[in-house]
Amino acid sequence: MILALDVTDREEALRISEDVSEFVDAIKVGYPLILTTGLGIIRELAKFAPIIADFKVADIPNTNRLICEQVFKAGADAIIVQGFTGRDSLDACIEVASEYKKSVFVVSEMSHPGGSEFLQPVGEVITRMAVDAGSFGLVAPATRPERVKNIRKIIGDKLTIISPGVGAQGGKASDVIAAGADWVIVGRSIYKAESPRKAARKIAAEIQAELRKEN
Ligand code: 3DU
Repeated sequence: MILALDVTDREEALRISEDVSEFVDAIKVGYPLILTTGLGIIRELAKFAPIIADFKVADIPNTNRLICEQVFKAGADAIIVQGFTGRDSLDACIEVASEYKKSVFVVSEMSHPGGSEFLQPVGEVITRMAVDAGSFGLVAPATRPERVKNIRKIIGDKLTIISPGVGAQGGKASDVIAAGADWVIVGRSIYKAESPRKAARKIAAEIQAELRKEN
């Protein structure tokens, strides 16, 4: 499970990360937390888990390169980028990632209702491009397990699928794991819970039960 840490307070971010670290395999940070605390929060959080920087990078190759360099220098282990900007923009991110020995995840489709308007129709093309370009993984929607299944069919065992949309957006962890996701991404259902630790433990148990069923 990956914690989506979209809080905007440094102390809270550190407290929650420590609290749930036993149950999470990585922490995803993005604009909400970084814009309030600065890039330095990445190193502070890295003592609890590997860090995925969710900047959904979507610019020309040169700008993408500059963004990725800053993020990896700051200590992130992986970065999330958009694929719709084209192969050259994605290549720029992957080149920087390989220089730093880090990973790139590409958004194939998004989990919110608007995700079906423009992105979903090109999701399969983006997925194939991400494979060809040598991405480490894909971000695919837990709110649409059938789409995750389809993406898994296209990529086989090649890439890692991380899947947001569990809990607050209506997706179910066990459903999307059954559909072929490797990790679920969970934000509000954990960090807004009365006990983030208990909430994380419950989702982790659900995932474990699903994996036992499969094995
Ligand atoms: O809905 P949650 O609070 O569990 O958070 C989901 C996180 O995943 C959040 O950081 C959001 O920006 C990110 N995300 C999506 O929700 C959907 C996507 O398609 C891609 C990323």
